[in-house]
Amino acid sequence: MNLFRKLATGLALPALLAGAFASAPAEAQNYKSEYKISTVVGVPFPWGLSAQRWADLVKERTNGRINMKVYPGAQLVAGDQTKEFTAMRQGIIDMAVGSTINWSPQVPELNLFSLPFLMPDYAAIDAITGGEPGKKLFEIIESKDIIPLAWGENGFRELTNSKHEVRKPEDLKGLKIRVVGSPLFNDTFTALGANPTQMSWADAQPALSTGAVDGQENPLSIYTVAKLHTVGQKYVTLWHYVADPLIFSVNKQVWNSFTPEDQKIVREAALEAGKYGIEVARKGITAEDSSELENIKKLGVTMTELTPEELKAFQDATKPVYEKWKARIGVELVESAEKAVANRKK
Ligand code: X2X
Repeated sequence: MNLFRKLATGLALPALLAGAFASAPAEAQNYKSEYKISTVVGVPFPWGLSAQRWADLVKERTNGRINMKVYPGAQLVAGDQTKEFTAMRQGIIDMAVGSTINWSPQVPELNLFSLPFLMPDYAAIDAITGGEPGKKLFEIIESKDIIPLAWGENGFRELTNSKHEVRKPEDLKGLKIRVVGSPLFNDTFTALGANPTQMSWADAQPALSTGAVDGQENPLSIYTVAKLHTVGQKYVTLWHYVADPLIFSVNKQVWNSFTPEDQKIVREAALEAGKYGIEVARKGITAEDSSELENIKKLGVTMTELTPEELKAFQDATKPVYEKWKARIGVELVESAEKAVANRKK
């Protein structure tokens, strides 16, 4: 009897333990050993920091069940950042913290954020992403089998060049400007009299350092972390002409393989990492705190702020491009964004 009891307890204990953990290991068995997150730039760019924060939070909260790793440099798509969305759809990439510009070839509605001078300030970006248009864009993305979870931020894209100060559209005449992968950017810079040339971020850096192109446009965080002043980009015009939000997202099959509890963890971590990323992306370059602008000036850079009249000249010159692309993006969506901007809380 004693022996029987001993045996029974000996058997029961592991069985009990297995029972207690049944839901986690049984389902987690289908989990991959690693989930690949694609980004264009890694740490210490705010973009990379926010992707890393997402991975760290998920790892911690799932006790390592979900192991996400950041692959910067668009390396999972051989540097071609405009292929990221497609690769994520195909499951080559599990997750991404991706740019609205880079996904616009597959999700044309994301060109919304590249409409010149739609968003005059940060409150305008937030009103769009946090309001009806943001919701609509997430529905469109989800209809393409990608689960969008949260907004992040690359930032307002400012103009830089190696030749001279740019204060009016005429100053852009003949300047060779590297632009990103949406034809909308070609239209905008052509309307301004520049010579736009489209290339990936990987190709842009050597093109700037050899002088193959004269200028580019990117958020100031990209400018400082990539040290673009060291490749001749000495003239910076703060014109806030477009802003590029980022989207934290997951391939649908991967998403469906997660338990509801884990989906909740991954979503909440994305929301937190997105919020954090927006904070870092804006740090030091706002009206309230312009410390980073001062640091950039100290690099021997000419930083040009435009008067409202000077800004208007750029708006007027790009108005036909705005109208053309409003029709392409969808009048209803653009009008809902215009409304969100008009009613924004300042
Ligand atoms: O390529 C760029 O300019 C960058 C890094 O900002 C994007 O990926 C949109």
